[in-house]
Amino acid sequence: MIEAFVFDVDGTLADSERDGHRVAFNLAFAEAGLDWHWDEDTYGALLSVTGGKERIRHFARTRGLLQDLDPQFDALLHAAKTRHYVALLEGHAIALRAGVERLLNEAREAGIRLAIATTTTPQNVAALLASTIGEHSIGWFEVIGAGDVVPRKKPAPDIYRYVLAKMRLDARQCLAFEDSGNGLRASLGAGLKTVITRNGYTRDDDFTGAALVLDSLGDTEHPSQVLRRQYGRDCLCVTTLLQLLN
Ligand code: XBP
Ligand code: MG
Repeated sequence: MIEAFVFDVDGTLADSERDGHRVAFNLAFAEAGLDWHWDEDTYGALLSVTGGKERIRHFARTRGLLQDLDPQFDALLHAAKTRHYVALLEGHAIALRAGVERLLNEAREAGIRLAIATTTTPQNVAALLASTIGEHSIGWFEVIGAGDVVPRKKPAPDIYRYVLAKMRLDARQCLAFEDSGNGLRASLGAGLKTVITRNGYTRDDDFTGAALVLDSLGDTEHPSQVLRRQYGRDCLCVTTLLQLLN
């Protein structure tokens, strides 16, 4: 019996990469006087590396720049990037994806426990929830598993295992919501059934093993399209979801 929904953040709760994180990285690079600029295609390729610090380091390494940089360059740049990202969120630059707030509310009404399992920082999670639903919504999530709280980031299962342990739940009692191939490998690696809501950056990812692949969770204005199997055009409510998966 599904007792909890565990949500990924970037790409799942919100389409935050293209116009959020990517813009914040570029602002941090400019502020540091670097001539680095990640356009949308470059960033899409870099998303295969999870974690902002890890992504910065990977970029510098592939361009042979590591030896010229301060050993702390990635942490320093990432702190600046996070500051810019939080400012973008506070300016309401990013909205939740279709159906997310609706499903969160329906889940709460149905007594389903909520948690987050993400690669991004706790700061970014709090800023996204506060700027889209309101400060109070942070308390909807029993556990916010985020960023460096675990040694290995997605696609490692560590962050999902961390959330399961904190919630004292077995993987079979939880349903994960993800957007990417890396995220799916993490949730499946921890044994969770997973619903994928794919997005522009993850459209071509490998979603083998997902219980459902959707274009979004859907709501009355934007009905959900079940890409794995057609269930007709409807917004996916908790009841339908649990019927499909139980
Ligand atoms: C996606 C990520 C994150 C973000 C950037 O996280 O890989 O690294 O791209 O955020 P999710 P940070 O697991 O929510 O899909 O710079 O804070 O890492
Ligand atoms: Mg994601």
